[in-house]
Amino acid sequence: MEFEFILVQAAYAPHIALVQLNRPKELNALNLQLMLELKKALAQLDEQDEVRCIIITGNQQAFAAGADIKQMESKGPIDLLKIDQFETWDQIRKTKKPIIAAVSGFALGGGCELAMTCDMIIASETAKFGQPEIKIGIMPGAGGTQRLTRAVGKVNAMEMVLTGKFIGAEEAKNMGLVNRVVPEELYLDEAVKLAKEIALMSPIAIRLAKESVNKAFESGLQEGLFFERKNFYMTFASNDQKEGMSAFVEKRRPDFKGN
Ligand code: DAK
Repeated sequence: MEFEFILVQAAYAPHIALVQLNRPKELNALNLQLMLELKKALAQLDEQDEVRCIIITGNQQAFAAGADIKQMESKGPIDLLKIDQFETWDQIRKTKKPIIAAVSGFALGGGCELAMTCDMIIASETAKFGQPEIKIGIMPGAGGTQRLTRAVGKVNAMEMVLTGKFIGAEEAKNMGLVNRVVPEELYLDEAVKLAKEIALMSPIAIRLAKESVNKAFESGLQEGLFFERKNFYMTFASNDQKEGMSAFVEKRRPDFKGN
């Protein structure tokens, strides 16, 4: 897959794809083309059976320092309406395969929102998270007020969104925003380790489980439980369920084929 602003390796490791945001001089500021490329790459990876888990990363200095301010500066609301970037963000959110954000350096504004759109976040000790939109006279627009609040709670989200302050990786971990913090030289390895663990599971069960956990953010408890139940039943339609349970009984490792 050839793109201008991202690098994609569909077989970075067995069953693991790596997508690297690649505008280093601009601290990976998310311009419109980059986001379209990301949407396209994720849709393609979602279609490939060989891929079981996707990692999105940047570089040591920046995951992404936000949407491209220079590109947004002159826009009016009707321009934004016509561009309808939300369609792109919604498609990214709908990726069926699990996505891990491997974050080092700045994850700000849209960059923090992109990390939160992923399913898990591995952070380097140097990662800095923030929603600094308020400092440039706007506010978060791609889920920052909603996902951040669900992750870190009202008072923490309020302070970050209203002051634009950055928080370090350890603070983000303590607030529940990231899964774990590792030394800078290890953040990608740690994400790959987590991806490998997930890739060993049944891709069908993983897909249904991801859908179900996400449902918890979008519904009341009863509706969520009902949704979970349906997906639980569905896992019993897969060969992977038979394989997983036989392997347990036969005291061997399961070999999940994704069917
Ligand atoms: N946009 C464009 N360029 C950026 C950028 C950004 N967000 N962040 C950094 N850069 C560029 C800088 O302009 C500079 O370029 P040159 O001047 O060298 O050409 C280069 O990257 C290096 O940056 P600095 O020289 O500033 O580096 P420092 O280490 O001094 O500072 C910094 C790093 C991250 C603290 C600083 O660059 C900074 O404050 N950056 C802006 C952070 C920010 O405000 N982010 C939020 C942007 S608003 C939406 C979806 C999402 C969004 C909106 C709508 N829809 C679905 C509709 C999201 C909005 C945002 O993210």
